[in-house]
Amino acid sequence: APLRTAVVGAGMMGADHVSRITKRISGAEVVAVVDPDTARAQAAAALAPGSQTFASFEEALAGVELDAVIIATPGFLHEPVILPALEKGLAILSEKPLSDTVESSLRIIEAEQKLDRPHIQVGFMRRFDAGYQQLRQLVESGEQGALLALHCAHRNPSTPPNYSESALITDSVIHEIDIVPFIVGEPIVSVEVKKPRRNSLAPEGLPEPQFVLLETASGTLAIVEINVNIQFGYQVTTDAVFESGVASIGRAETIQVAAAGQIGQSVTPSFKERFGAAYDVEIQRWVDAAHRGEIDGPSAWDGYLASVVADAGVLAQQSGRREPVTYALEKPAFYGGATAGTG
Ligand code: ISE
Repeated sequence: APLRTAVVGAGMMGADHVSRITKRISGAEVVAVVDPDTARAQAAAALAPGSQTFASFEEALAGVELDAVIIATPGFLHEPVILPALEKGLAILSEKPLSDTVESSLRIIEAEQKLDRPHIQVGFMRRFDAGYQQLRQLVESGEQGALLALHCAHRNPSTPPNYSESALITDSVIHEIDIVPFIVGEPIVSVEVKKPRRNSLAPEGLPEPQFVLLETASGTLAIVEINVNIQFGYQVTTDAVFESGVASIGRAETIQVAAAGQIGQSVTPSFKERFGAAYDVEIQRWVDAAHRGEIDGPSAWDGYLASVVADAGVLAQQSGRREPVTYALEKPAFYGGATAGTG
């Protein structure tokens, strides 16, 4: 039987998941859409015929039988949904970040460890992107020698309302914070932030772009340009510098057209298009795994690790110094044990 799924949060990402599950994913159906904004809930529910709308997750739990939940609210609202969902033993896909603070992330992994096995997968979709997977394989193969450095660009056309300086780290660079250890195979050990001249097109008071330096255990350095009001479109690229070669991903998503004296490609307008294929793979694998009683992707442990690095990053924005990252916990056997900090 299909996984009876609730989607909590009917914003851009939540609505996209409702449509994805209904049109492209097999083995799951959306039975509930939860959002306190009734119009938004109804608009998203219209994408999944037969689904019901609810104003809160509690009402959905009381009103309909559920096997699974996708949480696409802002990060600070994840824990109040994750904890009751864990109690019900639901399969959980939490959009990034796992939560908004380290303390909350710790409460979540503690609650999860009372169950027999991990139930939470975190929506770090870049791990399912073909480019990042190929880059990781290239690093593992050692073909071009050791990986020395990564140039990462993370560009958005504009920011949503209420987007703050710390959100540059906790909401946006959180993706590089997860994917850099995935590529390098090592945990991040320090964070430093440099602030160039401010983009006057950014909302007042938002000092960006910023350059975020993520250092891994053996000294690979990732330089992340976070630049989120650059107007022209959505662009996420990585250039990896090896001892005997360079590899680049993220620049050629569309057809190249030569016409009228120019060669051009279009730029994706948002993360929905840039990572559309990755989201499809992510959600299909999550659904398939849920049927087997497993997860198949980044866990709540990975979400916790990212929250520790993000904390150091927010501190580094304020201090201007290189801030060390200290992980208070060893990876529990529950999450597969082994290497600290790489998930
Ligand atoms: C947004 O929440 C995302 O997750 C996007 O991938 C990221 O590019 C954007 O900066 C975030 O605000």
